[in-house]
Amino acid sequence: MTTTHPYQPATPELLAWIASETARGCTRTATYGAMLQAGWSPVSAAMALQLTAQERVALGLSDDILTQPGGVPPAVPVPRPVLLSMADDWMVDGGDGAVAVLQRYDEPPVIVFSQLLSADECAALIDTARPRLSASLTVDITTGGEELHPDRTSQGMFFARGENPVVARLEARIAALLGWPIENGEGLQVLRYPPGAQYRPHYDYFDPAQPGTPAILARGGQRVATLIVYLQTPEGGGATVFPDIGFRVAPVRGNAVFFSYGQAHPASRSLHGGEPVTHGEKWIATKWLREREFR
Ligand code: PD2
Ligand code: ZN
Repeated sequence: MTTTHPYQPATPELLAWIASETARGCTRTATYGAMLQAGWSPVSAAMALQLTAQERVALGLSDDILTQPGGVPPAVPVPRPVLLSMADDWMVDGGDGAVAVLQRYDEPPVIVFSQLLSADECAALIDTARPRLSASLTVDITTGGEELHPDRTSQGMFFARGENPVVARLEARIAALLGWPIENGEGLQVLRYPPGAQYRPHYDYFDPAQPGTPAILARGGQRVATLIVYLQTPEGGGATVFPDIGFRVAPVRGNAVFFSYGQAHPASRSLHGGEPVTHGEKWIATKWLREREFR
């Protein structure tokens, strides 16, 4: 027989209480015990505390405490585009203007927006990013999953949140469009793909099984959604692809693709990649959205 654990998502009050318990010297295992006494289920307590594998062993928890039967973690809330009206679900509210939907896939949610950025805004982001580009250092030799390009000619940089007026305006537009707080967004990443560069298929969430993940999750929880804005159309190649659902997005300047993944698990079917650029250069800006405020 399988036991299911009811999952109650962590509230801001609960996270503040956990922080205050930690600040007054309470051990994490003691905090876990206090949560169970207060009526939280083991899976809710373990997820709110983001217990490491070692802590789970120390507490005598089974290794699959963070998963539901079938190995899939409980779904958490994700950003969702704000419809302008119930009558027209192909137009969404971008805060400073309506944005048209070009293409969509419902489950998992993948939405392509038309002209989220103007040509001038795309050029301004490229101009400010260009002098700050450096070789992308996302190669993961154990899986190859995060490998951007075998000879490392792809380049990237991060803007700080709100660092200049164009970045701030785009962030406000994204927050309005997706109904998700600006504070939950990581800094905007800009990537330049010369001919031959690609982004092999991967998941954007942090793998819960990796030892470094709890430290990453301490800064705002999991990634739950991605918005990729195309800043420059390559002359050939460079489509964004979702192999699990057979969905392809043309990298057209100003357009953007949004997708969400409430489960940090392949069951999210959020596997995606950037096909090799064959001619010209592709530039993108990526906004990753976290569960909570990203610091
Ligand atoms: O440039 C792309 O198409 C692409 C593909 C997969 C970008 C990302 N992932 C990303 O920025 O996460
Ligand atoms: Zn990605």
